[in-house]
Amino acid sequence: MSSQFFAQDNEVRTVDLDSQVEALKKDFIRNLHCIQGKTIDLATPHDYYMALAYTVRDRLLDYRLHTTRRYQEHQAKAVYYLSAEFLMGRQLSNNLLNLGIYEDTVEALTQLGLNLEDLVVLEAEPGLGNGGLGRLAACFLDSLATLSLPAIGYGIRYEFGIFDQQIINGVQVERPDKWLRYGNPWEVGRPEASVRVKFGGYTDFVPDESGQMHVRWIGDREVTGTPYDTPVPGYQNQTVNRLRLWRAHATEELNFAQFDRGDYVGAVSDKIFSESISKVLYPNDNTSQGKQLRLEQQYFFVSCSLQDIINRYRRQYETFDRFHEKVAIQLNDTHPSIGVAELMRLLIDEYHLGWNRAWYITKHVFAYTNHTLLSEALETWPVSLFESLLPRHLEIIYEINQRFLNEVRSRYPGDLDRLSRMSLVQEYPEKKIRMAHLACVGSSCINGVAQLHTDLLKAQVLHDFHDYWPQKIQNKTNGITPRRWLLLSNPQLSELITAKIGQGWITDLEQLRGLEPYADDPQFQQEWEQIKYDHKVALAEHILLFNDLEVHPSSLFDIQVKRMHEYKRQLLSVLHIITLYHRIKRNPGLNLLPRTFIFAGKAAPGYFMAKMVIQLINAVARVVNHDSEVGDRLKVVFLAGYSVSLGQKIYPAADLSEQISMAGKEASGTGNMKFALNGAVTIGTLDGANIEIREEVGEENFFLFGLNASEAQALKGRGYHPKSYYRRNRELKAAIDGIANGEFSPENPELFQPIVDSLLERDEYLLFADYADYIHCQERVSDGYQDRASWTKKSILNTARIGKFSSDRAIAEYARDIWHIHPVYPS
Ligand code: T68
Repeated sequence: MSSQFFAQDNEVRTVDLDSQVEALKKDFIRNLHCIQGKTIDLATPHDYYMALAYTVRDRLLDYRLHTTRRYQEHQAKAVYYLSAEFLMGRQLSNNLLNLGIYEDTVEALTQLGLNLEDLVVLEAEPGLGNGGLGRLAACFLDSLATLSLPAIGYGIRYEFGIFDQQIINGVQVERPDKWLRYGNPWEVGRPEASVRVKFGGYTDFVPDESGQMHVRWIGDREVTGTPYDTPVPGYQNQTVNRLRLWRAHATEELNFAQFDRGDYVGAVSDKIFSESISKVLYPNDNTSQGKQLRLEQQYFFVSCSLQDIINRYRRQYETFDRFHEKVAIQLNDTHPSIGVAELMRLLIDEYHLGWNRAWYITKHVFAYTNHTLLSEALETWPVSLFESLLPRHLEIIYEINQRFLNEVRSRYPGDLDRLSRMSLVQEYPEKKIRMAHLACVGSSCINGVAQLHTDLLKAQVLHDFHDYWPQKIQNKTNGITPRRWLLLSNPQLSELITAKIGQGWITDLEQLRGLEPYADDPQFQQEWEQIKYDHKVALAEHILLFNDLEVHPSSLFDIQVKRMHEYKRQLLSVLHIITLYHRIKRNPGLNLLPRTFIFAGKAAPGYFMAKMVIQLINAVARVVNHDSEVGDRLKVVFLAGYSVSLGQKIYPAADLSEQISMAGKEASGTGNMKFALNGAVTIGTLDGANIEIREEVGEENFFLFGLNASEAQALKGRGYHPKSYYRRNRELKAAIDGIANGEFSPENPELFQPIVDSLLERDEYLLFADYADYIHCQERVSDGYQDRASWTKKSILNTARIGKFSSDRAIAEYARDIWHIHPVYPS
């Protein structure tokens, strides 16, 4: 046996596979000794995990060194992906797979009497993100490395990631996520690359050597940012990029002046202020909380990252003339958009460039991705907060605004409304900075994340900007990495696919189309079904273990996993469950296709309605699951602690993917892609990327229901009256009345009144308007599922035609249309 490997001297060498296994064993034992201080007989499973992780990291760092050198030699333009969140998921098996040493590692461990699977689960999950936006950033890093594109991800090394969700008596309880408790073997701290960040204070003028005056910002607090690098390997291509996360700490451990004055507590509290900046991830998705600490986090990581980018550039170039030719910076939503003002500040105040030159550079390097149309998620910061926290940036933003509005004024003379709509400053009811406007004005490109989303940005949220710069807004439909979301999470299906069409699909997902000819093949269908069934068995075991509930793998697994949010309409699925339950109660002999409804997802701790929906799901589950009249026909499960690794278990086990947001609200969705890739059929609305998924997989392989975005808007415009739907639809009325009368909360009949009131009085997300069509559509699903051959064909075709939604495609488009960067392959 032989295989290729990348040696110290940059040469590709062929080595004996057995000796690779030997090398892994040797390095593992050495790391167990030298890092964990254990011999193999004394070590704990955690020691084994750490030793293995270091063994893998050694190899990653070796490639990483070569990759950096390669990028430098080519003087390649790079993209810097700025994101407040990176939801990476567990690293170990992904790294083994991408390095191409998975099998060898299994073998090496087996020879040592160990089992890889036992170690993989010991890794604390780095949950440094809320949901889709953070996971998209992680998929993008995987694709950037796989495409050999020069890139660094920049973010915050939160000490506490997304909270750990427990369900106690049916209610969500949050626990801190102490993911760093036992150390993180994947990161390398780089204290020598630390930078400083100021806050507060005031500005004045000082002359330089030639007597020219410059603005000087005197902060009143300073923190130090220290980078921690995590290697990000491409798929078996000898490229390893990196994720650089900043940790905040006090510049001096104690403030000695204060200490000497005897103010010991004051001296220590400085340290506490500094460290609090990277302490915890804000657990909100699709809302802006408007807390000072959040703005401090944003400015902190953006300033650290820009200083780092400039330092790297200046090691190769003397002037800023080529900065925009070597640097592209992507803003993942508005969270890093203060970067526009910060780059201006650095160029003007620190490097003494003139305004026009600094602005030219800034406009050319930044690009901005919008991830939401929800108005409550659009970030604005009070001017008063800027005055106290970032006084210099406020001056710069005002100057940008004045110059921008002057241009708008000359294009549209007299159009004062337009000026106030487009201004970076909102005047009423409170003076605030509109971060999306800052991002738009300071960027070369703006993009939405699915075609409908981009169209709605152009027509509504960013209409004036689209009018002003008709070329600036582009679509870049989201994608997911096929490595984690098929190869790693579903090795059985991956093997079956590879047996038919070869392994090209792993890096060229459109090749899955090669499966189409097998969609009707009974033998292939049988193998396909068997793999799905085995994953359902595994998920059923998980449910038995964690929820103490028996579910049947032969029932239809109907799954909705995503953040809990009213617009995503988990409640609509609950209404469906209650409707089926009532049908059984009315007609106990009813012949119903057995279904297992599975939910998972976290609610923001302060989001009352979302938490109440979790409680309702669990309340309905308790009643339905224990009603002997229902038997095996309905089971309802809420899985606690949804995470990347739980997702990896869930997607392969799904028959039906619920993508039922109100049309016009979900920017894209990416869970929808993960389900379809693993052969689930979607029931969904014409929202976000669902539309494009349906176009690709074919309308006969997608269960569509509900109003489209313009119908939904029109209905609201006419005046929407949820009560009239409630009165007219018997089953809907019975479901709502059941909730209202305590059918699912007999000990506290009023418990769910807030849900009932919100639906009957407002129904902001049109659940009642879509209810009847949804129920009908679910009947078509049940009928469709009984015809096994036709369902399996749908399942196969969903996988075969989902290639467009690879993050490799998305990243190739960003590279070509927005960043203008090129691959740098190993020679
Ligand atoms: C999601 N947004 C979109 N936001 O909802 C989803 N927000 O449709 C899309 O597929 C995905 O982004 C990727 O484009 C989010 O996940 C957040 O998590 C978030 C976090 C903080 C503040 C606001």
